[in-house]
Amino acid sequence: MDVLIRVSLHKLTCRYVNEDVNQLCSHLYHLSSPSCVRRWVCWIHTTGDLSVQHPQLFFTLMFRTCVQVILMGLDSAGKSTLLAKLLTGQVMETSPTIGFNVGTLNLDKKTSLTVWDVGGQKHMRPNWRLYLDDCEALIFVVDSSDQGRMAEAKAALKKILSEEKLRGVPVMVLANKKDLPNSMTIREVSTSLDLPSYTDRLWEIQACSALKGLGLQQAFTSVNKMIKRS
Ligand SMILES: Nc1nc2c(ncn2[C@@H]2O[C@H](COP(=O)(O)OP(=O)(O)O)[C@@H](O)[C@H]2O)c(=O)[nH]1
Ligand SMILES: [Mg+2]
Repeated sequence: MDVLIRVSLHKLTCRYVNEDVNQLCSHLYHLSSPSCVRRWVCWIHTTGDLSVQHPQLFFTLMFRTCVQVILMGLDSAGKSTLLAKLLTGQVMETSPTIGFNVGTLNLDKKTSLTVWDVGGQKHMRPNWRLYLDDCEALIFVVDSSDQGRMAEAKAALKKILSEEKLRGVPVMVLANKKDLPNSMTIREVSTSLDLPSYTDRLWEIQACSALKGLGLQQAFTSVNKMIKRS
């Protein structure tokens, strides 16, 4: 069986034939973490069934890979608190995010999500589009206790979803800070963000509290399901 693989990292196209594939497999493994493999491998053409002929390579490419998801939302929505709580179980003191934070969330034995938390201050929002490559789901976090900024959040969501790279990408809206007594209901947040108008992609909304760790695991499990469905 011939396996033709283009590895974008080195901008070269290689033809791996039979025994070379095992060499490629260990190469990919050691180049960096297996989670990055899918970013490098642009396309694969085989003349046979890869899963049967080269199960180790198949496993590396298909299962030991990470799905990239992005957390976005206005500043102070709770993105960094949420990521820290997910990854460490701890509540961390946060300061406005300059650039990004990133971490890997292991959902189960086969699935890891690489979660990017991108700074949400107004002057940083133009940079959001730089993070969209390979993004398989957008998680848009809103502060559900801040009714006064819903219009701003709605505009920011609409703008980022107009990006070509996010066409058809599912969206999970997290109505954060549900522990606060004045937090809006999911229905109110959904209406304020005009979510029903997004008919060309899968979207869901869930309430959560990053501070208390409520609803986070469920939300990311749902994100994974949405990615598989879309
Ligand atoms: N009450 C409450 N406060 C939260 C929650 N999540 C974040 N915060 C607070 O909101 C503020 C901004 O959080 P941060 O994670 O820095 O927001 P980011 O700018 O979106 O990254 C911090 O004071 C957090 O402690 C939550 O679920 N409930
Ligand atoms: Mg932050």
